[in-house]
Amino acid sequence: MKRRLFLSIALLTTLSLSAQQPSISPLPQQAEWGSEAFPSSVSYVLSGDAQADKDAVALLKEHLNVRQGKGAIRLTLGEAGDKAVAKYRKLIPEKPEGYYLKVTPAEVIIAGRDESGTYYGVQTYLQIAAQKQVMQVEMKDWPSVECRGVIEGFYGNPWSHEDRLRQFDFYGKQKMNIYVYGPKDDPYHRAHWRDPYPEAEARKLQELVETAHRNKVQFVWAIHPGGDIRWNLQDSMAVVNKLEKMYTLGIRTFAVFFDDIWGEGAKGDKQAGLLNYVTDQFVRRHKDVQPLIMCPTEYNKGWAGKEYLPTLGTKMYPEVRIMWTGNSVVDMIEENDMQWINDQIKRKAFIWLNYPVNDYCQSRLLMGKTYGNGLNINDMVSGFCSNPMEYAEASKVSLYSIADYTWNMPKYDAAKSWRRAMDYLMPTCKEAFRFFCQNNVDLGKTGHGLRREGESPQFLKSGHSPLMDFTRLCTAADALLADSVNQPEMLREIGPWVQSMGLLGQRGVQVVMMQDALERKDSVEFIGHYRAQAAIEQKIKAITSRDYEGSIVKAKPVVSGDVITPWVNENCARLVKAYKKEFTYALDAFPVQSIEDGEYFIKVNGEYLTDAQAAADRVGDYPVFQAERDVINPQRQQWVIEQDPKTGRYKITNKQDGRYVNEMGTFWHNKDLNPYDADWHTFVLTRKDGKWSIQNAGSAGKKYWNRSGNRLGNSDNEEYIFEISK
Ligand code: LOG
Repeated sequence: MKRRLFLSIALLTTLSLSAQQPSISPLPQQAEWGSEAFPSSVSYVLSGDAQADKDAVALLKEHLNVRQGKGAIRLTLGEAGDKAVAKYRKLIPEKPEGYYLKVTPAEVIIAGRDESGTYYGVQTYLQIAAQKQVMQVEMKDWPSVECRGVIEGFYGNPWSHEDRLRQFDFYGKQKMNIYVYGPKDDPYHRAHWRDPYPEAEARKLQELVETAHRNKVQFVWAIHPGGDIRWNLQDSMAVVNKLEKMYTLGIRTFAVFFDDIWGEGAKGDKQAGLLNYVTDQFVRRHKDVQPLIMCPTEYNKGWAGKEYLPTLGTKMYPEVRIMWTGNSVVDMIEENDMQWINDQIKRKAFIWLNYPVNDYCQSRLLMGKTYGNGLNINDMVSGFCSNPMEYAEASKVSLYSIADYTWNMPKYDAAKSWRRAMDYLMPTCKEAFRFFCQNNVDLGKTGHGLRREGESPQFLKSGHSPLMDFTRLCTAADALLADSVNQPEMLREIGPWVQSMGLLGQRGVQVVMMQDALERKDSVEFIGHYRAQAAIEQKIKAITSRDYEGSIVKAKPVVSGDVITPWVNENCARLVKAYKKEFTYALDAFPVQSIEDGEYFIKVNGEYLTDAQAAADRVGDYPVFQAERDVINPQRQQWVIEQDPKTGRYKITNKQDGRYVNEMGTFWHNKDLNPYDADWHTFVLTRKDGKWSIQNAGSAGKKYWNRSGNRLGNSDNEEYIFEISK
């Protein structure tokens, strides 16, 4: 009683205006904040700690001032069923991993439904206690999704041992409970799946497993045998033998992957047979091994035939979990999609979200907002894992939000979560880091089609001059590079992009100065700025990420690849064109164009390529060769050849009606159906012995134009047959 009194005087009086409701991440399900608070400098005395989850207790002791004696706050913890928290039994949510947390200036109660629950209660409490004032609160909290986490499943440089250790610490804090180990380029996962890990690597894995488990993260080890598996007993046993070896390292959950294979290995009934065999011969023989997880070959709707998935659904034991990436390889997941796949496989799919993985768009970092997944699918999935980038720290921007999303799905707010993620990850350099992330959002065009909106949202917005915006790129880059003292791991990864961002800013400034010089008709200054930007461009091109021995992927960083980089390229090219029209000074500063922009005749064997039908907006019409010079409508035989600023290649349009020729030698100018696209509709022009070759490029392949009858055709061989003249 005396102690209580002392406490209330000492603590309640500290209630001050500075007490702020902390933002807890992931967002709790139910929280009622009170108005009282006590200073975080207090000490604690524990009760229930002998029985409670030992990882939870260890965490508390690591972060709080725990001691015996007077003046300390009593912190009681334990799991449902423990004596210490018996009084609160009814308040603990009836959900796995749930917890009840109560903080008053007199005491702290953390009562978990199970061990993970207590552990997560402690993690939440540590966030509250990290504030200067520890706020009064009563909380009931539990996860929306059963398995929440990460699948290291990308091609490229696997994460390092240290990367992974840091990840597990992060998952523990963010309440993610599963990590699937499946880096495509670990030989013992895929190419040499039958072979055991060498001793040193096995020991490292063991350390990973222990660290993961300490953070309440289930470590799943995946095997990828489909490339060369034979469907016989010997290979089935080889799989089991390998898993037995991995079991001795402490691993208790396993996965078998069949993605990105074809041929024999891709057969659904055989795969189902193997998974059932492994379940019988391995999983069920160990009491402590969880049901298997499998990644199918037809792992997205776009690739799904009629038979494969239903075969898995009916033939494979129902406890085997089946992974799914959505309607396509890279996709966000929604309710209807889940209904479709769950119906096919007769169980709840385990989501493999291919975001923020960037192994198919390596020049870009994906550090934008994580949005687009349905907020009502938590009961339709058996798990939800994100496949991240090979950049482990940079991936945390999105993984933080994945944690938020899977813990409390209905209340997930993508924009707020993104903001909190950035501030959490770079507390010493918030503004600059946010700015950096905003400039590393979109993927550009890829075969997978996913785009991310909102890149560089402030660029040239009202009130911004280009000069201001480019300067901002430079100062943010400088601030981040200087902060590498505080955030060495993050900066080591994003460093090449940060440098690239600073240089982009510098280059932008030069381009703005070119414009200014041109307006003032100062050719000397124009050429000076042109040369300066060209030198900076070379520096940007020389930056390489992951440039170390043994690196599988070396990326060329692109920052704001959809907004600022194209703006700088296009404006630079535009200004050079304008300059060339007006000035003759120092023209040799510019790279030699294979052909100057202008109007030309294009001939083969003296016959004119002609827009004979001249029907604008008619798709499928094509230019033909005519022996005669058209004297009535000469423009039908005149072609505007001009360099495309984005690609540096040439666009060819007819002077009569502006229609462009596509890679098939056909007119495809229909603004709605086929808008002009520099990736498809520009060509490489090369001259030899007075004749030209015209070659497709970009998305359109590499074929050369030739002549086929009286129209254009395509050839695999170089064809120098075109006469191009004014
Ligand atoms: C691979 C994955 C890769 C991802 C993105 C699955 C199931 N498999 O197309 O390893 O990181 O796409 O490139 C995949 O997604 N194949």
